[in-house]
Amino acid sequence: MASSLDAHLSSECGSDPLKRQVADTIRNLCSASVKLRNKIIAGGEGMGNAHGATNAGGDVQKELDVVADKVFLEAAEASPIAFFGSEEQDEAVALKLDAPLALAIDPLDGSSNIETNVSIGTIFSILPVGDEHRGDPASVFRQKGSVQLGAGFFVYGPQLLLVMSMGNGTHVFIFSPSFGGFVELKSSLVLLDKAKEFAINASNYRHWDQPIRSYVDDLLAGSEGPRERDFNMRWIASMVADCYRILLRGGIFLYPGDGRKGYAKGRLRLVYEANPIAFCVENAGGLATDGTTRILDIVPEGLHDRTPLVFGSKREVERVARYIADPSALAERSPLFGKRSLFRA
Ligand code: AFP
Repeated sequence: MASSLDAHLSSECGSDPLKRQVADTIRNLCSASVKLRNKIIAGGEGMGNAHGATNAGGDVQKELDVVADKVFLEAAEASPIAFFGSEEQDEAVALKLDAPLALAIDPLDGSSNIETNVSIGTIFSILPVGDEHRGDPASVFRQKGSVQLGAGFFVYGPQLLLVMSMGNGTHVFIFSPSFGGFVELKSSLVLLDKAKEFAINASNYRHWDQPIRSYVDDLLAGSEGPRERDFNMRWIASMVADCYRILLRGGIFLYPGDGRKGYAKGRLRLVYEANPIAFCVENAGGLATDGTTRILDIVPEGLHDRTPLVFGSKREVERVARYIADPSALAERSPLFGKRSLFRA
């Protein structure tokens, strides 16, 4: 039997009391994920129905969004958590005010996929709480992602998976009903440097800035274009599922800002979506940016701050930054194709 999550967490923490509290929080999140999994597989009628309210980001809440938020809030209440920042709550919730940690969470990622039985997930980020934050809870969620003490995501799909990092590699665990807990599936993932697949919602093409269009055009041109090799495309619309695939076989995910109203900084949230994903991707040797700036270096303006997001194979993410930095100098394009007209025929 592969080592259990418990054994892994114990070896990660050693005698470090703060790491032990991070590990205890992750254990409680795992218990919550099993509760949510059981609700999902029970297929409670109406889980995908609108709950009749909207969250802070203006997204219509589904029944399962609300259920998930409650399940993970209970897990946070059982953990050394001072503040709970959730996509489904307008403001941070104060819990144990002298606790050393804060939890930022997207309780249910991929809500639009609930009724279609497509993989969905939970994304979490564990942050330190300093004395300077005690009087100003909102400030704890304005810390850069590079200070995260732990982060990860659950995928509720054919398998219940946990992908997590405490800063020492990225590891995958699978829930084993027979064992009654999570066991190690893959240790120390290495994100392949060369991407063969890209993930983007291509229906937004007309709203993208030109550099993103040029970048995607060149992927679509494949072996007949400047990249001189073919690419495959996937878009699951549950970022956790796209991320897990990219961690396993390389690739790139893009959700850029675009011209739609409210989408200037894209759709995804910096604190409880981009930061934890970036933490796991970088701990596997990949890279995550907002197109040009490393996600983990960005200072959030607030809990629900949005950010454009590009992550995956490091070389490919760096290539996107070159398209954005100087679209006219797309030197890596073969001379056969010259420069792209900005006014496409
Ligand atoms: P929902 O949780 O509202 O379904 O959004 C999922 C998500 O945040 C992320 O998981 C997907 O990659 C992305 O949005 C899908 O966005 P589009 O529906 O615009 O493609």
